[in-house]
Amino acid sequence: MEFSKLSNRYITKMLREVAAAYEVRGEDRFRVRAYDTAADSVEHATSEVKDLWEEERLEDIPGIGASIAGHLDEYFRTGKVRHFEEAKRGLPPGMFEFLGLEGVGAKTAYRLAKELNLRTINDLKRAAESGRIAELPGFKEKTAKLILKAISERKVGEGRMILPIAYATAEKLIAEIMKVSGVRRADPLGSLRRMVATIGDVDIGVATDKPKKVIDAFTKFPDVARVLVAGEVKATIVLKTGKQADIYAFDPKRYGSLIQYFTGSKQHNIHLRKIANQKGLSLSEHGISKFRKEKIVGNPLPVATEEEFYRMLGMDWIPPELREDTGEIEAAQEGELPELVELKNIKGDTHTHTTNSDGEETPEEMVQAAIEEGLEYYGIADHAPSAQALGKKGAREEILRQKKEIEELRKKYRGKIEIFFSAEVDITAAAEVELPPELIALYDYTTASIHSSFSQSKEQMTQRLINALKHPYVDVIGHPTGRLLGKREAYEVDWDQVFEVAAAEGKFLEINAFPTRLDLPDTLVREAKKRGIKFVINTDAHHSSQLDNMRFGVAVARRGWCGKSDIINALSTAEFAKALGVGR
Ligand code: DGT
Ligand code: CA
Ligand code: CA
Ligand code: ZN
Repeated sequence: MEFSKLSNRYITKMLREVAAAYEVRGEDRFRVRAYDTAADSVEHATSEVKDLWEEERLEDIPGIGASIAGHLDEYFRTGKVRHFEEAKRGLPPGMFEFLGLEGVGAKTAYRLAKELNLRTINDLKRAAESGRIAELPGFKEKTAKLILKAISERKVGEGRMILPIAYATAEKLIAEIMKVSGVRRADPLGSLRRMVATIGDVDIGVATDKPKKVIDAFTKFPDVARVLVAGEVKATIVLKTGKQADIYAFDPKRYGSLIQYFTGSKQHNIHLRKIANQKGLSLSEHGISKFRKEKIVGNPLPVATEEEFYRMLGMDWIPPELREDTGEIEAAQEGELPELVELKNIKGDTHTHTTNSDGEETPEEMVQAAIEEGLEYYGIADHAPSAQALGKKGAREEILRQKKEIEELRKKYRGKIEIFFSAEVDITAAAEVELPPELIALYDYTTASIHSSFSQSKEQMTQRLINALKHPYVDVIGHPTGRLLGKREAYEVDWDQVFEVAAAEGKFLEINAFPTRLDLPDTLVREAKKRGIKFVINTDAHHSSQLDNMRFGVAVARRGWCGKSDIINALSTAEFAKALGVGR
């Protein structure tokens, strides 16, 4: 799951688990109900419970009495609750995974986990498919079918959107909005404008002389399933995809303060508000007001651009990707914001696939698409043939065949694009790089990635990455955390150790721009950058249409505070080749 351990969603889940544990243990039903009610009210609360705790107002939340408030206090102070752990002790952990599924109550979840020894949703799915669930006393074939349905719906409907999907949704809505008369401009706001890897809801700001007209048109767009709220200048709708979108339509004179406010993040805005208050100013989406003796004086002064807005607070304009209150405000006050890498700085895409492994198009088709993208160089990096499957001799022959094919393309397209012959090699469960060194040496450069045995211990995973980094012919670690957004969590790694070795060995980490990866994640990019590690941003394209995803990888680098000089595929062809020791 993606959400933070301090979020309302996480706390909701925690309270539901206690309710389920009590129910399975046959506890008094009022106790069960108390926890379910508390979970409901946290789930629908409009404020963060963590914020209320800080203000000592936990008991203001309806449905949270003294006893649960006490437990939550312990949670926020210490990160755990002894009483909750006791309630869950001895119960199979798998049951708590199944609780969110439609139609699966506490007792069913318990029986599935216990009697079939299931731990994960995937286990559950396999058991349903293989008929093992239908064989349980009291369960039928129909139960298994309903469980499968619940699993598939949960994947689609629940949770956050991945960035490129949300982006495409917003672009489509914006194209419609631009057709409404009187609209000057429209922009994605919120987490979308900050380019966060996953998006809760789409936010769009519109500059217009006729806000109400935009709101009316918006609520009637073909993709709209339901209108939740529609006012004079704001609306919230549910799209046919089940995802929500918010729109804010303001007079162009106030557009700067509007987009600043709704770009967030919330933490960034809270910090700005503190600074404003110290200057006797008050901030809102309508503009900047004077603030005297705790009272707002007069109407808010309209602010047309964000540049003006930040200037009035005594700081430089801050790129949206940095607005997370992690030091960007201090840097803007000192005039020390970094100059961030931009898409136009990227000269090559150096980890892509073709029909030589699991790609969908031939090397030549991919090269032609890369030329159309305007790239100066291009790395074909198919999964290396397996020496285990083909034998060392067979693998060598296949590598040489591919090398010759790429060599010919290189000649054919000389002057249009430079082509590198590269490979993605597996880091095995035994912490070895799969291909023998003399075969890896046939490639121009090599990316090593983990594609199997993700649930090894933290020590083992760390060792796998370290061994790969120390391998003389490995240049880059591909998609380093292995996360698949919405599907699989990152494996556990001691990043301090890995970064230390990467820095010492002068090796590179990939920022993989594939939509469900965005891996290395932005926060780790920033940590690695602090150690002087450099990155390569790759699309990992398996089809020419995926070469466009580069911009999302660039967004990750920007959120990690990277400049052009941190990214090796912003180098010229010759410099890039030199950095990777090509031809050495
Ligand atoms: P998301 O949708 O979960 O991916 O994240 P955001 O950041 O897009 O959050 P969202 O859609 O709830 O609100 C958009 C922005 O509007 C948010 O980043 C900051 C601003 N905002 C919304 N409500 C409040 C609020 O009550 N207080 C403050 N300070 N800012 C707010
Ligand atoms: Ca949002
Ligand atoms: Ca929103
Ligand atoms: Zn891979």
